[in-house]
Amino acid sequence: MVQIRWMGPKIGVQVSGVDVRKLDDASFAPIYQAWLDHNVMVVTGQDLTIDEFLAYSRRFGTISPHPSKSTRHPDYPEITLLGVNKFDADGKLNQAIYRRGAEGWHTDGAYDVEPFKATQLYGVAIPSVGGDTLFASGYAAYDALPQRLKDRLEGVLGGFTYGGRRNSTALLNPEDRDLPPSMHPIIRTHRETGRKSLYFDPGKILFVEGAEKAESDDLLNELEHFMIQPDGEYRHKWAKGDIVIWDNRCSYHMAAGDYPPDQDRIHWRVSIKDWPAQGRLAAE
Ligand SMILES: O=C(O)CCC(=O)C(=O)O
Ligand SMILES: [Fe+2]
Repeated sequence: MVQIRWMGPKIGVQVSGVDVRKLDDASFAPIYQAWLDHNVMVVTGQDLTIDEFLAYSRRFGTISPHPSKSTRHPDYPEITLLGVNKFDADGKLNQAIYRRGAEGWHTDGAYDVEPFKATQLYGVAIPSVGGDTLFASGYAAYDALPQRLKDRLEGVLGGFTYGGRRNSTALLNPEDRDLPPSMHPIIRTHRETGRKSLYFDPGKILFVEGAEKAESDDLLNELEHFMIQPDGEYRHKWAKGDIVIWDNRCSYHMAAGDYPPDQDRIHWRVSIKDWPAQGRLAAE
């Protein structure tokens, strides 16, 4: 029996009792809606091949290979491998792989002209302790902004790059490191829910368009404080066979990055963009 259970008042939903290989459109519809309503969705207890994981992922949009080419699956470029090859040839722990996603709250793909709509992970190997993923709602962050900031930022764009102000580009090939910033509204209206969220990533945003540098830096520093709100968080403790998908348009996430390095923590990961305008979008 399919069960859909809220994990927190503002973010997180868990679906159990389904086999994602066997969902028809009618049984997928409430699952997709639950994800839209709760930003982050956990589907427990799956046993998938890569092809099955890709097929299920395509129900959410178009899979887009991640720009970090060195961490792509050698046979399936659409799959990024998390936690694989975390020791260098000399036996040293590769921090960029081990702590991937753990440097701070972020949203995936803000550096792209068309940021990823969603990211989906499948738990292949889970450590005995640690290794959680933390999530927070961008809607709750927007709701918490003082009216002064809502007014200042309505209709205003931010410039985002992969490496951001810290210029952390270790996982990118050199030729992919110096792309121009992508511009996105900082107050973002979600195409599907119609709700406003704070579209923000302190590790990727460089500037607020049209603001003097001092004001831009002040705004960025101030906005960072609104990202995480009471009741707006969900912390996922992984089990093998879990699928977790998050909506990058209206949530932030971060890996805890704290598991014992001698244990495996391996996920298959896909980055998902919206359907092309000619297809599903045009039909809506
Ligand atoms: O490994 C995790 O828990 C999440 C890492 C991350 O930020 C990502 O895959 O986008
Ligand atoms: Fe991420």
